[in-house]
Amino acid sequence: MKTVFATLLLFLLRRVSASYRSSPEEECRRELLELRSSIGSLQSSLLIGAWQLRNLREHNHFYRPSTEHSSSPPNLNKTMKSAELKTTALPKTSGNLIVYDQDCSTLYNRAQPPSGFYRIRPRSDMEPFLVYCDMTHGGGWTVVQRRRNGKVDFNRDWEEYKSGFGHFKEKNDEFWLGNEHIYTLLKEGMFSNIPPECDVYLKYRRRILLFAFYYGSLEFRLILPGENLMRIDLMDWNGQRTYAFYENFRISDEKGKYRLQFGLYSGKAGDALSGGSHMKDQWSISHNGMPFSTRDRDHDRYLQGSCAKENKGGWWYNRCHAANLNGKFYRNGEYKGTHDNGMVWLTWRGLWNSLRHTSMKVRPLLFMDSLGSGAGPGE
Ligand SMILES: [Ca+2]
Repeated sequence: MKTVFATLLLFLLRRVSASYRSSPEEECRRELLELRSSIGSLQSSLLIGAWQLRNLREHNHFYRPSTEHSSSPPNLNKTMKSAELKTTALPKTSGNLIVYDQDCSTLYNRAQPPSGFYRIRPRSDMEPFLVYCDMTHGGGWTVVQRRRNGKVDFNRDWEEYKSGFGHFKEKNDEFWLGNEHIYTLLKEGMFSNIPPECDVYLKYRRRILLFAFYYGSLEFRLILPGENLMRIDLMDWNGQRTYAFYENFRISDEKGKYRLQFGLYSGKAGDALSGGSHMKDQWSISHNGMPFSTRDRDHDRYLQGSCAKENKGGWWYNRCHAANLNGKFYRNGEYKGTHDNGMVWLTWRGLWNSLRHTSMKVRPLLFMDSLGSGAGPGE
């Protein structure tokens, strides 16, 4: 009898406890709350880590202004000068990794200098080269293409597109950074903004970082170390501006004909690189997956002719294009002709309205500017 009573009691207790077990929704909500709180603390730790590292780099390794007190704000002109002196004084094989920055984002982290031309070295075993660092729109952008005034001819051969051309001196100089440089820059993976020395980063690297200040707002998404963000800025002849973002912009090496690949689009200019919104057109004009073509190397899908010859530039032509930013510079927006060879972006001003300014610039996807204020899309 006692056994029966005990069994009954146990059964009743189980039923009661089962009724108090939280529902899946509640569990989910609780987990979400926990996740949010851990992301919050992770975020703070990361900010602190980045700040500590920057401080360490500026005051312990690189800048040692003898007269300045370490807690006083760094004098930019002075520190930049001392950085220059130190850079040129050191032999190239010194092994000092802080001699040159890997890209403009590391330069921005280190010194926050104004926009301008700086030397970078994406890989320690290669010669440094000059790039334009755009420190607007949150800073840290390495510019790979720039059109401003039509002074530089972009109708060039494979070798020139490979090594780069244009002027690298004045504020409004036009250039193509060069496919080899672009390949190296993007291949190395851009995650310099997340300091590898940072404990928090090491701790969470295996799990993949789960948060980011993403286009100016805090959104949750997966970001793999090394991912980059390409920003394309456009301005027409009325001074109207727009922009497009592409995640994970990559090109293959020369053997692979500098084939283009990119991920998600966002922005206001429309996704011309993917060929616009019509499925039918995308097949023939999307640039994703296309090899690079120049007037002397035809790798496009236009069998009857050469897109590069017709469109006056080197580009990832398909059959032929929905974006032609290396095309011909027309002085007044709208133009007529046999071929739509202007500097065009189909999804914004169409194929017969050539743009006045263009630039293509890249930085790590996970980038904290000004200690985490977040880079908004700008105007
Ligand atoms: Ca062809």
